[in-house]
Amino acid sequence: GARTPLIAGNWKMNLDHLQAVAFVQKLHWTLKDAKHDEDSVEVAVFPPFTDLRTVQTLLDADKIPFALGGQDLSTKDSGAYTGEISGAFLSKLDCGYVIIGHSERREYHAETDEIVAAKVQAALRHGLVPVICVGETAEDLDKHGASAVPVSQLKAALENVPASAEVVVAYEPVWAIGSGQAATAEQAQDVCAKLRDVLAAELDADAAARTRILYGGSVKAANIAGFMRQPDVDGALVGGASLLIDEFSSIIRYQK
Ligand code: G2H
Repeated sequence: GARTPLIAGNWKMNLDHLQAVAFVQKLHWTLKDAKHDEDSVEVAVFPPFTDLRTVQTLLDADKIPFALGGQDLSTKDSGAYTGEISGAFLSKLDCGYVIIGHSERREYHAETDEIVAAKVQAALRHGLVPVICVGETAEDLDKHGASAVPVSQLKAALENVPASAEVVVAYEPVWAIGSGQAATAEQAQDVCAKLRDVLAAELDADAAARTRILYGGSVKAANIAGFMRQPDVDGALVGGASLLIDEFSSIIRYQK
């Protein structure tokens, strides 16, 4: 069946809970003014943990049709893990999604493929859809080509995931993140097609057909349409540009 495109805004460590409310309201009104068709594309925002409660309350009160997600979660469910956030807490705040294994967590928090796989299991235990991030560094690209590292990262993350599970995959070449230098649409398509083959092999053909694969890395209004024209790119994980109202609303409205 057709995959509903997903445009996801990863705020990273930006916007406090007061700024978050103003931002989400303004984005919603900007899309309304532009007569954006809410059913044509799913929008999700990934604020810092401390914003989730206020954003949840706002989405609910104003009937704003954005999905909500956390940027990370603990491998554990509860207990003596100072500073950690359980998937159970995210579920209770109406989060549908959680980003797992973003390259910034792999790099600055030493998240290994094993930790990523454990976090995917934690997300599924709590009814969250994991947004599994994979991608090669510039050095990986030089040594092994574009797809080898993302393919092996995805295989590891899917260990023990049942074929019936809902997951989202985000292909984010590390060299394209926050650099202003996005991959070309063709490069993105090439790797996303190989990631879809991994879904087929590790899960099954139906999972490969229904699972959304996003591209991330310097996505902006000027390049989104090219990515979305690719058969295996089903959306985008947007960082910097997701913090700019007009830019992000143009990305969401990429067909126009
Ligand atoms: C990649 C992306 C969002 P940006 O990290 O996850 O960030 O769009 O700023 O490159």
